[in-house]
Amino acid sequence: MLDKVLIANRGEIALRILRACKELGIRTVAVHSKADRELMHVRLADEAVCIGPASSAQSYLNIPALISAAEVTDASAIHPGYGFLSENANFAEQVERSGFVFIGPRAETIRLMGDKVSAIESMKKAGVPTVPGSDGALPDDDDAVLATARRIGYPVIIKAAAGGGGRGMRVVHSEANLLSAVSVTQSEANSAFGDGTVYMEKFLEEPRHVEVQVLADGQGNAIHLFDRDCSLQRRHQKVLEEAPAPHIDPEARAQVLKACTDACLEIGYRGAGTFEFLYEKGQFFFIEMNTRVQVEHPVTEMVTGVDIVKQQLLIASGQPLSIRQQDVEVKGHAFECRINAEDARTFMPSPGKVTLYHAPGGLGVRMDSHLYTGYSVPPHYDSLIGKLITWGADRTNALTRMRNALDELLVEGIKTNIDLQKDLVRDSAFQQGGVNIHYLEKKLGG
Ligand code: MV4
Repeated sequence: MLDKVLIANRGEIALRILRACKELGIRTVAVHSKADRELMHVRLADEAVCIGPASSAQSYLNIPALISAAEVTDASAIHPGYGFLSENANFAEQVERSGFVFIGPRAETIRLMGDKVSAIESMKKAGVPTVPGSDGALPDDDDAVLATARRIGYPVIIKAAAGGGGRGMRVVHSEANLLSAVSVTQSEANSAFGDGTVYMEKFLEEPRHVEVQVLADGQGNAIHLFDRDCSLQRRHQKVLEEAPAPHIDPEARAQVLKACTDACLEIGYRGAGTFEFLYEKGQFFFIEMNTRVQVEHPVTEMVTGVDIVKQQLLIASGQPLSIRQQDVEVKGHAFECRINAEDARTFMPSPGKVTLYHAPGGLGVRMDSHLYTGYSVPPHYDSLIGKLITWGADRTNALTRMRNALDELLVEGIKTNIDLQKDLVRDSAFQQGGVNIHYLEKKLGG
């Protein structure tokens, strides 16, 4: 087992990782910026190291500072959490070259999935269904680009290979706009990512965002933990997630879950990962793979009973997966409401001092949050201050528990999105289940 883990993150996920370490008897090192001395996990960790000033670039993204902190505390491994350096292949490589275990996939896998063109290519090869599109990167040949779009049929979407998560994309509705859209997307990708490679896909107009959670040990064992629906989003920020995804064709689901575990074995995947799909008219289309633990992992934990972060630690310690696929079942339903410190109208971050925090409780209620009364939310980072997760025997029960839990939750002194969440869990289309990725923005817009 790993002896000591350095947690290269902050906020609720740092606390989540700390809890998993404590459960396994692993010692913990918290690293924090100067603005984060008051974080809850810093107080609870065995050791704490200040790694730099408030700005993320000089602290949580500062690779030499993180590796030095691991050296001085004699940590054996580094957990990157989500965001920050979690999907940075160079960081994973430097961590391993410095003699520490990177809690995640091999650097090579992160690089393969970070390039969306190579990710799609390897998934196609492994039998995962992908969106009809260009076979790889678009060539520097106008006639070939025009022909590709004609074959796929309009509308099409141009995406940057180095993008992902909604960055560097452009929808094209007709041939007249195609070539200029390609060249603008290329130059934007060049300035934003230093790589102007782009590819083309059929643009799906009303898909849902359904993702598959996997665990693999890199030793020939891989399992899936079923699916989540993350369609409720605003500007590529997820707002409310659930597991399992409601109203999915059972045959399509069985096929895609099998394809994901097969793909893990094919690429020698190690650790926790997520296959992102668009789901439309009963079909799954792979778009990207995330090689980290995700914000919404708790909904999967609640319906499967599998502790995903604990599994990450066990895998990183070199243990073969002890869970067999036939032992994993979905029981009941779970929702997660992301609680953000933000203005209800403008969605701008709203940092400040929390004058009262009261977490909800009761059967099937889980609050993953680093908040406490008197804590000041710093202005320098993401506005996520907690995640309220409920479980119920069925979707209706889990949603009832969420409505009640939101009514119990008190966060005073700062602006939050709690009222938006209260409204969403009472929305009739959402209660029916299966709304598409545009639903929330349309609801907010009108
Ligand atoms: C798409 C799409 C429609 N068709 N690809 C946005 C984030 C990135 N992960 C991929 N995205 C999309 N790719 C094709 N071929 C629509 C989106 C999209 C989206 C996807 C998932 C969740 C929210 C979204 C919001 C807008 C657009």
